[in-house]
Amino acid sequence: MRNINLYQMNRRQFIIIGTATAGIALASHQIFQRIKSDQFPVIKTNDSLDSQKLIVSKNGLLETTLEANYQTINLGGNNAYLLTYNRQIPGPRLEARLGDKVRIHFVNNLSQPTNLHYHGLHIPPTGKGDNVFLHIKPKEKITYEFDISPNQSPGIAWYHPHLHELTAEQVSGGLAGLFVIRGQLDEIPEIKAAKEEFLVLQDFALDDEGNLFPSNQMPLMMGREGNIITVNGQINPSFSISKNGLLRLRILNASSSRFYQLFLESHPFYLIANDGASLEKPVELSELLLTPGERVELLIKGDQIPGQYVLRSLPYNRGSMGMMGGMGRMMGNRSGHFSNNQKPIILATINYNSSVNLINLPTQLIPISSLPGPQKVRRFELNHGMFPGMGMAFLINGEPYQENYIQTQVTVNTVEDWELINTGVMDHPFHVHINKFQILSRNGIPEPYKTWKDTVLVRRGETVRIRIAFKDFIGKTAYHCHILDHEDLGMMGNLEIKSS
Ligand SMILES: [Cu+2]
Repeated sequence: MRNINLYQMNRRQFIIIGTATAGIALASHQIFQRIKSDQFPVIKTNDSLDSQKLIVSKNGLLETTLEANYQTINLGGNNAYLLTYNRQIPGPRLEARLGDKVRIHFVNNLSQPTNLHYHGLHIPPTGKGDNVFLHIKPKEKITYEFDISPNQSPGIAWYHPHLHELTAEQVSGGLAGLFVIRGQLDEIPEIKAAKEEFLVLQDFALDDEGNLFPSNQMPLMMGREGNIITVNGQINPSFSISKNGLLRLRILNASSSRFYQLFLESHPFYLIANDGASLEKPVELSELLLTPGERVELLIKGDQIPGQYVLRSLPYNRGSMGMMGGMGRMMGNRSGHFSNNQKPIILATINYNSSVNLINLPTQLIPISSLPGPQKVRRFELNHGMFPGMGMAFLINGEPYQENYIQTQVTVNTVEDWELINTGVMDHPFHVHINKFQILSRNGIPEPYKTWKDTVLVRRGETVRIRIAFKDFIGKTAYHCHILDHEDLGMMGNLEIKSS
């Protein structure tokens, strides 16, 4: 399996891939059917279990039960059959502080295996930590237990399933929740005075009866997108801002493939944090692209004429697959693909309410120190192509993911530069588990401001250079494309962090 030729795709070859992808899609469809089997009947929402939307640590301990179910949910006045944590879309928001102990009793009531990934948390990748290699079988219960490290950046992390080949299906079915770490940024007086709102963006591909489209009807190569777009499980919810005040929007893209090009009428954004880590000072932006897995924190100034202002996602072209892309779009009219990237989409409405004393923007946030120079430089080429024995696959350095192989081995407490090179025709958001990184440059152009990230968009034709420090924890973890269908179709690697 080591010395293989990658056949770069050309337009003619895209026409042939139908047969190759059919096998993958069929396997996925059979699994989906098992979710719907009557072995686990759909739970009605009015049987509702004590549904806390917010679970906060007490006396240094965050302890809760999380239960994954397949059930009916009211989505914009209609019934939808979705996958939920604790019978909610999204799952409950968890909140902890540095040094807290976390104990999560997880129950799998799905009819397929699953697990939990703590995206953005700096915790051990092994045992009952952020272990994405666990297979938690139907009806099985396990307890996750870890401490929030003093080296954790306070901010927005999140939890979602990460079982290879089922990740896209389970996340796009609804399984996602926020995991917020409180800290220094929350104590800056202007930020403390701002009104805080969390926005979890999710899209669902539903038929007229509210059933999720099965995977075999989704164009997985492009990454599935839904026709119903929700913010906190609601369609076009309203948020309020005080005249003269500040609104702090803390946003997660929990969609499996959809990109959101965020734009708010008449109001610039002031970016204060990325992927759960503060910037050094606010950065003014007229629009902001949020790709799957990414989080941002934005301040909005209430300095316009009081009224209603719409938060939209503007069209963004994340690339297509030539002939196959065209076929996917045509199929989309009849099946579950709704890549409505041509028109702006309404996400939410911001309403003004009574005025407050003027709150200014903070001028300084949290300093970011530079990482020392790298001990090693590696290259990761992102593309897709025909792979012998597999057909069409998504590849890193010419190879699809192999579960029992360590693609990359690094040493704990070292620093490396990774060059992420996208030679394909679609954009890929690249995510590394456990440790965050700094973006050095894109196509050789230095990044305009310092920032910590754990997920970075690598546009088609682009080379992004990141610097990453492997701190504190050893063990096997992963990196992958956060278009979760691409991850499931092979764009992932195992990363072993060895002791020094
Ligand atoms: Cu991708």
